Amino acid sequence: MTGLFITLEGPEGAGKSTNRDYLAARLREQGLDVVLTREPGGTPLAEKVRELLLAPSDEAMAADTELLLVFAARAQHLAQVIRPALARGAVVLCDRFTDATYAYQGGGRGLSVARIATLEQFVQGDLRPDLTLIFDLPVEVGLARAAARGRLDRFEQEGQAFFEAVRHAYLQRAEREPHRYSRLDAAQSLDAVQRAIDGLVPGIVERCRG
Ligand code: Z5A
Repeated sequence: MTGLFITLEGPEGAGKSTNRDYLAARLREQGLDVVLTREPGGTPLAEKVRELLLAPSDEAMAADTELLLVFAARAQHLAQVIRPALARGAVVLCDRFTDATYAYQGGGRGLSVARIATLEQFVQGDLRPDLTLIFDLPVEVGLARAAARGRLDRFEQEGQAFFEAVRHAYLQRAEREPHRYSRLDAAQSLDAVQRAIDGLVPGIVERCRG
């Protein structure tokens, strides 16, 4: 058995958390050791950084501060959770990872891809996800789902143009590296999305056992 690193990505309200739990249940039925985690966060310290990132504040956060906080949390998460789990052969299912940095800090905030790539290499070395599921849906559908939950966090308070740029950045990355990304139509019913996930399970199990 070898570890497998799977990330779930997409804009707000795309169903990443719901479907991460669903995929975990399907993989556990196959006898796999599955670790569920999320970013920003995943350890007590990284969850504190998440609170800083998400809390609305009167002091505007500089885009570079946001970028560095995201990678600071990631360094902790990798050291405490992701690398140890992969080393023992587990499947790590992570709700967002560095593709979100390219989408939100790159696409949304307009930071350069080169700057993000430098930090990615510094923090992760050669570690990249083995598979990334992109839950794609029109921005307005995702925002409506997020709004239905009530109070909006610092990112959710951004406007339509920000989220269009986020979506565009995700889709561009998926197009450039089709072997790593699997795009799911998250505007479909939850049942339809989960049938699509069922279709991915045999391939994932094979990769873990292969
Ligand atoms: N961020 C960043 O800027 N840079 C980074 O590097 C990283 C993150 C890692 C927190 O992430 C923020 O951090 C995020 C980007 C930034 N921006 N924001 N906000 P997060 O993942 O915690 O935040 P989120 O995207 O807002 O999570 P979410 O809204 O909870 O979305 P989700 O996990 O994709 O959806 P969900 O909770 O599974 O589902 C939302 C609702 O929709 C729920 O009621 C479901 O029952 C419903 N749902 C789900 N699927 C369906 C379908 N198919 N049909 C109908 N209803 C559905």
